Amino acid sequence: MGNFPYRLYLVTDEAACLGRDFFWVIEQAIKGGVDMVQLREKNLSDQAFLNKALLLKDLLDRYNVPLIINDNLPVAVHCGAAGIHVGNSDSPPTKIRLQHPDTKFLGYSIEYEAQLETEDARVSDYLALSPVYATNTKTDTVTEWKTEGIHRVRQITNKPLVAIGGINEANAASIITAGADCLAIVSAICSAENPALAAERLRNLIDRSMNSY
Ligand code: TZP
Ligand code: MG
Repeated sequence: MGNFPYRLYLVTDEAACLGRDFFWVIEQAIKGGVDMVQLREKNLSDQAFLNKALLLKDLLDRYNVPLIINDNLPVAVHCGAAGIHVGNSDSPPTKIRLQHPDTKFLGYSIEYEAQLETEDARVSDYLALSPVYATNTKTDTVTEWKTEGIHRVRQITNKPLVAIGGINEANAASIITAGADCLAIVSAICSAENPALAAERLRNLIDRSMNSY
């Protein structure tokens, strides 16, 4: 809703790239239609995470695609990222806003409906409904929003809603129709045989579903 123009959000997981070059996979995804990227690598040291963020920032700048950093404000600031994304067990959005007021995109994962009423949700720039469907990419999750949950949340808030978890070509259109503004995806792009084609097909599904209402 409003001024959130991003539609297809790649969330990284190098393991999901199946041994192919990490930056090649991401560049292919952008060529196919990914318009926002989150660096989310859970098994790196702080230094290795920062190095990857700096390299990724250079790549994304060439395509004018914003970089979001998962749960690491120092790295986000150091590499000049457009934003930061946090979940329930991370540093809360209210605290990040205070520490770094000019973060352009502060994203917050919503796992329970009660979170929508919080100050953390209020100060965030977009909310990620997590997960829409259970996924092997992240297994420590509590619920599945499904399309019914997205529809319910859409009635409650005007914030941009990013859907994440178990999204693929078979369910993308229905998630948009339920009220999501943007789809965030790991495996359906990173593990695809042809990441550019996978992104392009998902992007077409999103654009067509947006135009149909
Ligand atoms: N947060 C909620 S589900 C998820 C994250 C990071 C992983 C989504 O991965 P996939 O492979 O697109 O289901
Ligand atoms: Mg986290």
